[in-house]
Amino acid sequence: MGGMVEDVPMRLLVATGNPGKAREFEELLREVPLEITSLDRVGCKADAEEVGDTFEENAIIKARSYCRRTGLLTLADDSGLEVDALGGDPGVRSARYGGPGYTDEGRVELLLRNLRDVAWEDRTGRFRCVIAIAWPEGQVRTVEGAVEGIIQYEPRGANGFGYDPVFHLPHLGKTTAELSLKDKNELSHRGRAAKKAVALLRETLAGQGPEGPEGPEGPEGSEG
Ligand code: ITT
Repeated sequence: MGGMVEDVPMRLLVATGNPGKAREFEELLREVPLEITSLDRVGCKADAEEVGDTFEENAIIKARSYCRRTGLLTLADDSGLEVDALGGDPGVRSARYGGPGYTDEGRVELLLRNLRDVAWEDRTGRFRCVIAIAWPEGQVRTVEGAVEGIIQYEPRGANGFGYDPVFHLPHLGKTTAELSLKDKNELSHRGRAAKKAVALLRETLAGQGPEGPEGPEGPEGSEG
């Protein structure tokens, strides 16, 4: 034991229990020169407790927890839908909206019920995503992305997951569930955050560790 294992590519654990996210990350992280692995493959349960009040806190909790348990460089995403007419709900509780026992479809129905008296122009909201990357040496960095939209009256489209069938993109006249995986990745909250994560990983792999000196623009830990 001991010493560097030079010929084994470094692994990146994409730590999510959500198959929809996993599919998107598989495509989004394609260019990263790391071997991508999953919680399933390393035999780790997706059971980190998301006790934070913000996407950033929860992303860090997840990345740190799975990094500690596996010893691997770990990427985790905390994301959700903020609806202005609901004061930002479901927000960090998007996956748990309505309590346990609901499916994605059930949560969408509940959301539409809670918005039934809200006019089109007031149905604004956004998907947000914070990605945290945790290094086994202890460093953590975060990046984020968002996309603005309108919550439709009725679900439409069969792609994606979660609230995609009711998330209407005004400039396309489509929901994110009507986009191909590739097209959604081009403009989604997760796609935008992932682009920054890829740049960060490339930088650190090129030798500038995550704790290296900040650039002239100052700290970049969690820019929007
Ligand atoms: P992991 O924590 O294991 O990654 P999760 O589904 O519990 O899986 P989150 O706590 O981050 O993940 O909750 C994200 C929820 O927000 C997700 O379950 C959807 O309901 C919603 N959401 C996030 N991104 C979305 C997207 O791209 N399209 C539709 N809904 C999305």
